[in-house]
Amino acid sequence: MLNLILFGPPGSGKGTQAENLIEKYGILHISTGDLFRYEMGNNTPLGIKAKEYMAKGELVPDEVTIGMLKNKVDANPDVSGIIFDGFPRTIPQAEALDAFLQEKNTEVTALVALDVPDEELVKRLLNRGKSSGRADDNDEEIIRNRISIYKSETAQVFDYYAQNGKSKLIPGVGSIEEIFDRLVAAIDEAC
Ligand code: B4P
Repeated sequence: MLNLILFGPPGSGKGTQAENLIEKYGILHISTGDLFRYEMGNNTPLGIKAKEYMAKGELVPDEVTIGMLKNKVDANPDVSGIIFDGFPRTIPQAEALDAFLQEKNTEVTALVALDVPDEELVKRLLNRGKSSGRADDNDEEIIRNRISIYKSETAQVFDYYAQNGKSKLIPGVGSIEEIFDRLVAAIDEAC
């Protein structure tokens, strides 16, 4: 199974690139951000809980996120691979993912991280906020909080997978096509 983690700070282009990658590799896309937004849109108990955190730019608690992720993987048993987009975002999430994949006799193939400077992230997210209707994209203070949480809680996940030689840093500034080509080269090398 091809199990890819698409990694990077908020606004680095994970969602954008995931759309093209699933087409190329024919694998399942799981975006925890999209799953939370779906639950929020339907006002489910999980969505109401997630909203409290997402609106402030904070991470949703691990136990909620991990449970939701497992349900989504278990609902798709016959896929040939998965792109995890926006997950794992903490070390406990990474440990839970590894244990969960191990139970299924598989493992993370590679983590590909998009590297984008902070000011470019802020610019992209404010720009998306004009049309996305996402509360977390509309306010510069919330965007900067998301970036700072990425640095304090999420960035270590890169080092965690680097211990096994699985992490790859990809320059994330340029055209969407250029970045896609860089990602494909890194993924193909890892397979
Ligand atoms: P997510 O939904 O994962 O998304 P994101 O971080 O906002 O952005 P992404 O990197 O996917 O950006 P995109 O491609 O859209 O997270 C939202 C929130 O959900 C989190 O803050 C957290 O609260 C919660 N959450 C999610 N997963 C969680 C977890 N595992 N644990 C706990 N909480 C969790 O790109 C952004 C913009 O840039 C777009 O407008 C795009 O058009 C533009 N863009 C993309 N590539 C570009 C390029 N090359 N040049 C110029 N612009 C580009």
